[in-house]
Amino acid sequence: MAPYTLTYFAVKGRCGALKIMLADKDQQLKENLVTFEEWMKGDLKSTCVFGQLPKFEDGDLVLFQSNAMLRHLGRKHAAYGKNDCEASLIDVMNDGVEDLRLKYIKLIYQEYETGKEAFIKDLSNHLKCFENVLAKNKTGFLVGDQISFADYNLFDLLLNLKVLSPSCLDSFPSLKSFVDKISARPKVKALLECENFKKLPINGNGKQ
Ligand code: GTS
Repeated sequence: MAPYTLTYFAVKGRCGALKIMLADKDQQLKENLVTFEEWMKGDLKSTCVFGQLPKFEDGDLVLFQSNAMLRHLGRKHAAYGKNDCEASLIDVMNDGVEDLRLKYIKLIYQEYETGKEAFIKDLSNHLKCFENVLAKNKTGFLVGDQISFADYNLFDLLLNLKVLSPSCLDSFPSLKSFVDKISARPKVKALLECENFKKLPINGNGKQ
């Protein structure tokens, strides 16, 4: 079967979680890297539903919006809960991750110099929410007893946040163990150690 195809810039950006999930689920991904110069020509942009990348192809199905991609892959690869209630709770968690990711992206692209200190100070308030969920669930996952796309998404964001603020998980034992356990999954570990993945910058403007 043809592998999935991802068209995106040469950054981890909004596709780190997707790549981690596909690696963990032993799925092949073909990548089309788009340079800034190519993007600025506008031809590709004009074909994108919302004028933005990433673009994901699964056979004839073309998807935009990174969270829709995660959901699609979650459905296909047993990472969207065991029933409708778990799926809805996973949605709640993923929306929570998206809220924090948007704050992070705003910091990185709009106010890195002026807002970093305040962001890091406020970060504990956000991390505490995920800490509480993990501590209560006790399975090592956000919802139920199997990994979901929201876990991969949170994991990816936490890796980025640790680069921004290396001590940010120090007072959150459940989050720390969550990151350690997912990092130790053999296929995730292999991806994180792979040069092609490691060399990708987190963000498009060099800030992290
Ligand atoms: N909500 C979208 C998603 O989740 O996929 C946001 C996508 C987005 O912001 N794409 C940016 C883009 O295409 C690139 S990145 O921020 O994901 O790195 N920017 C170029 C443009 O012309 O808007």
